[in-house]
Formats: sequence, structure tokens, C-alpha cells
Amino acid sequence: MKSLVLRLVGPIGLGIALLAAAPDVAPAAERLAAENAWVPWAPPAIRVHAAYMTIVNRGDEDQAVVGAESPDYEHVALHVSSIRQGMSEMQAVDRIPVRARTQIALEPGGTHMMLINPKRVYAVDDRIRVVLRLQSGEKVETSAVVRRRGQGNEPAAPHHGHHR
Ligand SMILES: [Cu+2]
Repeated sequence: MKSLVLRLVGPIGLGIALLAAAPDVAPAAERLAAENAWVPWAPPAIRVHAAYMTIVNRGDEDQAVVGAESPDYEHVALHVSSIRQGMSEMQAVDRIPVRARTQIALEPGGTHMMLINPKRVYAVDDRIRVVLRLQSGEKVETSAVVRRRGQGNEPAAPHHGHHR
């Protein structure tokens, strides 16, 4: 669904003006896309959710996501999970680099976004807007679908047991 990936360059009018002025230069936000975004459904008592997606850099320049926000949450953080001494731990990171012509999977047990303090209650199949901030200052918007965690090898419990 291409319409889920939007360019956000200041006011819409300005974005159109920039496009018209420089048709040969695709803005960073058009070369970076956040695809297949999803948020595992959690009961309302859980105030910290994860967001997973694939960040695709189709451009010739390295990019980096340096932050994110969502109108549906108070705060969004970038996190990396790892297993240490048999325990799942996670750490906040400043940036998620996405090298030219590569993609990065944000997935359970690895890099992910942490959505903190939801502003509403979600049901399965709801959509959550997430806006990625790029190093260039540009923004990439994506729409994450609320899904139940798969029955595959993902843990049934949220991986956020060690979150402060
Ligand atoms: Cu986390």
C-alpha cells in the first residue's frame, strides 16, 4: 500500500514547491520507506508497546533514523534487544543506520521501537501512525497495524519485562 508512506516536508505546499523546483532529486523520505509495520496487541494495562517494521533505503546514500514519534503515544524510543546471560535486555539507541540500498528489519528480539504510554485503547487491526525522523531532518510516516503475536518462535509474553 503505497499510500501508507508519505512525504512530510514541512507544510504540504512547501513540499510541492520543492518537488516542482527539483524534480530530479528525490527527497530522502522518498528513498527511505518504513514497510510492513506492526504493533503486537497488548491488553490495556500494558503501557509500553513495541513496533516492528522493515526500513528500506532504496537510495544511493546512507541514511539513519534518529528518532520517532507517534500522535497515538506520549513518547517513542529506539531500542535494541539482546540476550545476556540468558535474559532478554534492551537498550535505547540514538540512531538506526540504514546503509544505501539495504534494509533493516525491526523485529522481535532485535532492533525495535518502543511506544510508551498509549493515548487510547487498541484493538486488533487498528492502525497506529508512526513518524520516523531522519538524520537529514526529514520525516517518514508509516501506519502500523495492531496484530496478535504469531504462534511461531516469538515469546508469548511481551519482551519488555526488563523495561524500566
Ligand atoms: Cu524496547
